Amino acid sequence: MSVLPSYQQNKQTITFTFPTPIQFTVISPAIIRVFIDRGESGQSYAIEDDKTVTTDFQVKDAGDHYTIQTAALSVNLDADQHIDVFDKNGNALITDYRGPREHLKGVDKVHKRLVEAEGHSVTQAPTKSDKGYYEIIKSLSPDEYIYGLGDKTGYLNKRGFAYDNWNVDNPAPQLEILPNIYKSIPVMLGLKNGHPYGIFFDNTYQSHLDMGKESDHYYFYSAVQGNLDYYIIGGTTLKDVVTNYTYLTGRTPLPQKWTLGYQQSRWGYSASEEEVKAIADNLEKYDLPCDAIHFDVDYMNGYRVFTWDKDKYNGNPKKFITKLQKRGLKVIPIIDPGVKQDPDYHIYAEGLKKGYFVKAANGDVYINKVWPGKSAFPDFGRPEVRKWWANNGKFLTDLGVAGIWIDMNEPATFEGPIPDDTVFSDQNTPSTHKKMHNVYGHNMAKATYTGLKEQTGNRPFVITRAAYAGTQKYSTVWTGDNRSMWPHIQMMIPQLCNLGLSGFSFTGTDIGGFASDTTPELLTRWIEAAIFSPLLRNHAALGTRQQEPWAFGEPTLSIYRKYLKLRYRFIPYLYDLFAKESQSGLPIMRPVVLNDDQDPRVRDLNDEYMVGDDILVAPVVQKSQIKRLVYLPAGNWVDFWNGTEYAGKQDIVVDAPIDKLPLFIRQNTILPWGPAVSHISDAALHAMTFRVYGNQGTYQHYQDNGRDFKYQDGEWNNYTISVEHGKASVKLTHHGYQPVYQQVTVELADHAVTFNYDADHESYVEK
Ligand code: MIG
Repeated sequence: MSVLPSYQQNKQTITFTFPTPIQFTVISPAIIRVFIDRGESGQSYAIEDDKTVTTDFQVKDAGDHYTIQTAALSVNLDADQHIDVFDKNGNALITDYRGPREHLKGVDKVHKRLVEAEGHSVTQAPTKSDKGYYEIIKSLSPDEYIYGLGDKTGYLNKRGFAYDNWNVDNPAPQLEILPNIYKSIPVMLGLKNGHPYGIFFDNTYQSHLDMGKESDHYYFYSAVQGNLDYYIIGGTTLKDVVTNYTYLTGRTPLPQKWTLGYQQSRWGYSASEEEVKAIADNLEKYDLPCDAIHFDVDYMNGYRVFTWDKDKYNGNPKKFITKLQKRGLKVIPIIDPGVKQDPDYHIYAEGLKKGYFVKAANGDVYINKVWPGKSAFPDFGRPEVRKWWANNGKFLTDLGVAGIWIDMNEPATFEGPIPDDTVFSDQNTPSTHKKMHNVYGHNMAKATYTGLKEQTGNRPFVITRAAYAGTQKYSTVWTGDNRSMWPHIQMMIPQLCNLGLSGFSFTGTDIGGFASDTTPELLTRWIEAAIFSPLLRNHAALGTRQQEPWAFGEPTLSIYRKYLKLRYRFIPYLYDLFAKESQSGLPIMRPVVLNDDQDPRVRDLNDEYMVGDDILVAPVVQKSQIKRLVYLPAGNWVDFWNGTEYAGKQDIVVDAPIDKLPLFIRQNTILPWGPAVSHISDAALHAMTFRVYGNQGTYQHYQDNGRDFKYQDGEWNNYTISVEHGKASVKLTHHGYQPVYQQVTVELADHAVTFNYDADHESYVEK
């Protein structure tokens, strides 16, 4: 038995003097950082500012181990450097694995060659060729579920699968066997014997998370390089863990309200003004509410970013953008990082002159091919380059665009991967692609956010494909190139739910599917299933079958319209959820387990989700299905469509013909019911309706101008709507924004009550 080392304490950091010291920092009662310096310098990209709060804790010497104890967690460290974490009741949360490794068996060379020749891949024991490699291995209980991990493919429970954190644009169909796609968000949330915890591994180098694929007895994290730097996150519920994690890495800020409206996109539209105009005309003609049209790469001049091919826009894109705006449609153009290598192109010339592009190890500007052909890549790790990029966005905001969609920022390249040693800056220090790859999209998003904020004064709407932990502070995300196939409408639910658990609350998939050809049935089920996804955008690839709502005629068009109209009714509710989320980090679209982590039945539920605490959505995501089994969690539930009441904790069979999305509201819930509109207008609403599901309840409703940052100076209202003993009341419980609703209607089961605003008393009086 080795002896315990001594330790030093500096404020809330305790350093144990092993040959390689291990440091623990108590960030808050439920967050403890574990750190081993392995020679890496630089700041975190995920965590900005010092998050440490003054916290009471003790370090105890228990003879064969030390214990660091806070009100929420206790962490044991023994002489062999084992780290074991328990909650305040002594339940094990994260414990080092002490048994032997149980590597997946490979095959001998001859057989390996044979199976590979047939196109199969062979699993081998992990190679540790990188000299910076390390791994940490934690034990798995038979009853343990793992969530989070960002945008990974597959199911809600990540247990039994292995993943990589290395942002890639991989064209292979995104099935559950893919180790990585566009984002690296190395946070896992667990439920060990029902006890919640989280671990955030803050290392941008390529890492690997084996969540019990190699062995059912342990999970492990490994990284090719970097410091060992992880955060133990506690909480009495999974919700607390999400709140604590987002305290650390930040929360999605309140978006502009119109960004919750429907958005229409397709790669190819923006090739001409006429084509986009036809889309706008059809949206109007077919009475389809919509707030934005996305402009993919075709609007640019030879794919040169921050240019607009005027010839395609009758000489005046600004005029056209203004016209669309007047019709209630905002314009969101795409921007890629690759800058075309063309000495006559001002962005390239300036970037070159100022040294803003990443460089090959030999000092030359690094060039690879992307859409514009040979291109250079902005060195987004540098503050000055981010500033430059942000300012370049002025070209677009001057034209009147309402947001920017950023793509290809893994970064993706057409001619082979970028070599590891390509010089990318880490802030102002030259570093490597190997270290900065996973935060390339993050830094591009941050730059884009900053520019939009400065230039418009509005809450920036940025949509990024690549991201790292913490990108949620700057950008909405979409899940990249899915396909028009049933496995991908199915995956949407766990994928968006896990993104939500990983701090990303503003998310969406390409509705209808990006690649391959959709069908009327798939498109219909997709708009139904996605109708509560925060980002509601139909997008498709060039060359695929058209999938606008009208592309298939009836009945697809009418059903699509019915759901878009439903969506707009719920926008005030979604916006309320965002107002709450910006304080709590709890996602809008969430797995049932987040609301009910003690119900084993919902711990790997992949075909239902919740919207906030009170709406349960059980879409049909199987071809040809017209009835489905719905698990109702604890509580009582009201069928949204016909008011039928059900007790929870049971499975029911519901009818789900092609035009029906099974939808349930928790009994005794009050929900806002927005007006029927075709666009979210900037003008303030003068009236609001609230619907009561059941016969009592209370609801907090938030209101502000839906656009800028004035709410941060108190320009917002809060209304408390209550129904008790059959009697409704409306109170203005925070008054900072003008105008308030002049009229509020509360719809009870059998009658509606209307209240008028009495300005003298700042109160609502029943009519
Ligand atoms: O190599 O800009 O994920 O949404 O339509 C393809 C064209 C580049 C990938 C994006 C997709 C977008 C497409 N882009």
